[in-house]
Amino acid sequence: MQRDKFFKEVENLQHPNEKLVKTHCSYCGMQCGMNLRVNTKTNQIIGVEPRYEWPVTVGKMCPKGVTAYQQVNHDDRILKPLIRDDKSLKGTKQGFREATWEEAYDLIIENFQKLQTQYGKDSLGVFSGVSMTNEKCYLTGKFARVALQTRYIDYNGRFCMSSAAGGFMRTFGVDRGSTLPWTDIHETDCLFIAGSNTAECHPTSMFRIWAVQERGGYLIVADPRETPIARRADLHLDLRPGTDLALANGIVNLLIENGHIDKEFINKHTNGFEETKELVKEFTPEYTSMITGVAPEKIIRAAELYGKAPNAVVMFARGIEQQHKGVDNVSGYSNMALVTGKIGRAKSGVATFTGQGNGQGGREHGQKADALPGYRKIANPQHVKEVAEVWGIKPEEMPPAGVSAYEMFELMSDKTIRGLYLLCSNPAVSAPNLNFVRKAMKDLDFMVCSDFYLSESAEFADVVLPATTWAEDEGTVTNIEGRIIKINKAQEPIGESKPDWQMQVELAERLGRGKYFSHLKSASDIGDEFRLATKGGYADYYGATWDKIEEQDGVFWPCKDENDKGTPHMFLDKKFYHPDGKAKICALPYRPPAEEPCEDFPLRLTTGRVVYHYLSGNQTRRIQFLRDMCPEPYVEVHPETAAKYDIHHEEKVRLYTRRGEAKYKVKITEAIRKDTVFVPYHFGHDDSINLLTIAALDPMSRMPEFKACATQIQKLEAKKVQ
Ligand SMILES: Nc1nc2c(c(=O)[nH]1)N[C@H]1C(S)=C(S)[C@@H](COP(=O)(O)OP(=O)(O)OC[C@H]3O[C@@H](n4cnc5c(=O)[nH]c(N)nc54)[C@H](O)[C@@H]3O)O[C@H]1N2
Ligand SMILES: Nc1nc2c(c(=O)[nH]1)N[C@H]1C(S)=C(S)[C@@H](COP(=O)(O)OP(=O)(O)OC[C@H]3O[C@@H](n4cnc5c(=O)[nH]c(N)nc54)[C@H](O)[C@@H]3O)O[C@H]1N2
Ligand code: SF4
Ligand SMILES: [Mo]
Repeated sequence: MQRDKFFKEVENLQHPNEKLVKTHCSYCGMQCGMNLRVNTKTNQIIGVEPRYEWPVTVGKMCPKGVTAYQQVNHDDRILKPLIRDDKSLKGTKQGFREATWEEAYDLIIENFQKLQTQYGKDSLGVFSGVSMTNEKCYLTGKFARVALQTRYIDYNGRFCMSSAAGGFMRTFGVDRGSTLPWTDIHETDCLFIAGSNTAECHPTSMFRIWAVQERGGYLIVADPRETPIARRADLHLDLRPGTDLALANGIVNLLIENGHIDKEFINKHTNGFEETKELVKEFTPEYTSMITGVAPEKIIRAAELYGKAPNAVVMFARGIEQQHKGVDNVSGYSNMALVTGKIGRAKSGVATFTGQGNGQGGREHGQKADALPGYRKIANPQHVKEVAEVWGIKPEEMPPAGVSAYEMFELMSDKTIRGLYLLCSNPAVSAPNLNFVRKAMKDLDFMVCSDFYLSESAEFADVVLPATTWAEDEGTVTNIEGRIIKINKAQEPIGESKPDWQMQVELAERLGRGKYFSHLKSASDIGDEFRLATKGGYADYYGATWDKIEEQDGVFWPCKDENDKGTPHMFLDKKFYHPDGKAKICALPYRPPAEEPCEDFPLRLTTGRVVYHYLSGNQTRRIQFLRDMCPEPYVEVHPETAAKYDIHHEEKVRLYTRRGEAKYKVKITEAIRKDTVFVPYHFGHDDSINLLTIAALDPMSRMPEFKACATQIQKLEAKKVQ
């Protein structure tokens, strides 16, 4: 193609003192293809360029992606281990001194062993994250269970993808976040997108989404806010936060009533249709409208557009998943695809917008409290046997399942967990109900934090270990589509920083568990053991060698052996992963959010993201351009609501809930419901909106309800007058 030729030529024009390292962005699940530019004289990363040949994002990148490289040699990098000498300063940046690795390791081993001798193996907890490669995620699970021998490990995906995982498991018997490759999306006829601020959070998906409309297809968006994607949608379903299940039931009811169903598909390939049909009958457009606040005509039109489309994709993200009925919401919206048979073929299916870079792979290989590599379960003795064999331990040595992320903080609070190894997460900003969580961290007997910047969570640590950034190590991650891709090393680790896997191997040796870890001398050694550990599990990566990933532009799991090219489309044979091969259409009674508005807290608070910052903000708040574009948090308020409270644009107000309060500048906008306010959550200390959020957990996924609680606004001067 002309275009390819053009870019090949441009590539050949590269500077003589520069090399390009092919890799992917460090941030979200899109994993946009990029080349890092490396100065071959200094061997330092000096810039980035988009990678046009990458089939998923074809040269597109967002403001975070184009500045991601600035993290690597940033002045704020931690270059040596830090030890806290002054415990009275816990919870602040002060009181640390630089130390050698040996000194840091000695202190960690001494404290871990002391706690475990006195209070048992389970007195230690591991809290991790999925901005790490599959190899690191895999090793972290093994490190917790084999080196520390504790049952308590969980990770930040519990705040992110766990409801999607739970819903997919229940509905399809397998949790691969997208049943189809992204390269299909622009060819579908109707996109139904619920609770995703796609243009800000997965910006490089947008060209495919606009292409659907340009081809004459339809875009339906369900969101309490008029986000950029909602603004251009054919239909914006502006529902009240926390009412998605009613909307899903209402649409499924209409699909059935209008005969937009595939009876043959339902009979042959699903269970549960009759019960669901009975249950959703009640959800007439009027009743659904009463609960959701969406006009009945809009609900009717949505069902019609989706029902009539020859091909359609149902997509969703945290807006529907971060609720205490997140799993039900996922199954509820997936019902749309199952009753219409719009799944298990090209251009149709169901997909969640995976959040973190390795949000998919990181949840499959043993960082979850109840899971082992290959998406095996600790509760299944056969699964334990298979993994124990790879690890060289006896099955009875495998610790039992632990508890979910937020529940780990509850166990810290009651002193069941006394020591914490935190890596790749910043829960002092991102966990719900922060007054409680921060106190639980502060009261720990001993805490280790591995990060490459001093995060708000590291401020609670006794020892901080300097980790590497994504560009200083290699490995694989699994992107939004379920495609395993390769991250390449562009620069040697700066200062004395080390990749997390290396710290774990070295700690394991010092804990006397070296025989299970010492053979792992590189990321690729871990990769080999990791693939073997997934073999035969349903998230089977065994055939996804680094060579094959390179040759094929990635490999979709499952990929069982060397001859298997992988699985871009799930369920093409109409075989779902439940034992009878059928998918489950779920009958799901509606329940309201855990905390409904009342006289004292009359507004609904919802939280989320802006395009310029990433998660807890520990990485993006340090990048000048991103900070300039969005320097501080704010609260979005509808003009009529603002008038009622007599508050004005840019005025600072007090926002409070039953759990906490914070002060924010007001941003007046018509792009939000009158009964709802929104605050982005990327900011730390007193600016964290999670001081206010509720830790109401989904009964299945244990996901906190970040997306809906009851709140109140107060004018600051009014407080002074009182
Ligand atoms: N710029 C940026 N991009 C990111 C990230 C980031 O931090 N910044 N993080 C990455 C990660 S880890 C994740 S998980 C994803 C998150 O991606 P998204 O889920 O798209 O992001 P959010 O802003 O959390 O929420 C999405 C939308 O849900 C809406 N919403 C709130 N309550 C409800 C509700 O009750 N029902 C419905 N239907 N909608 C509701 C909000 O108004 C918001 O527009 O983004 C990834 N990409
Ligand atoms: N109110 C509210 N709260 C939310 C959400 C919401 O929508 N609303 N969303 C939730 C969601 S979806 C998510 S994903 C969570 C995320 O919450 P966090 O887990 O806190 O997310 P990050 O900010 O990515 O934290 C990762 C930390 O690890 C560091 N890091 C990055 N890569 C590595 C590595 O390879 N090794 C090590 N050792 N460190 C590394 C980074 O510098 C950063 O400090 O927040 C959740 N919290
Ligand atoms: S869309 Fe996501 S992966 Fe792509 S450049 Fe932006 S943050 Fe990076
Ligand atoms: Mo996330």
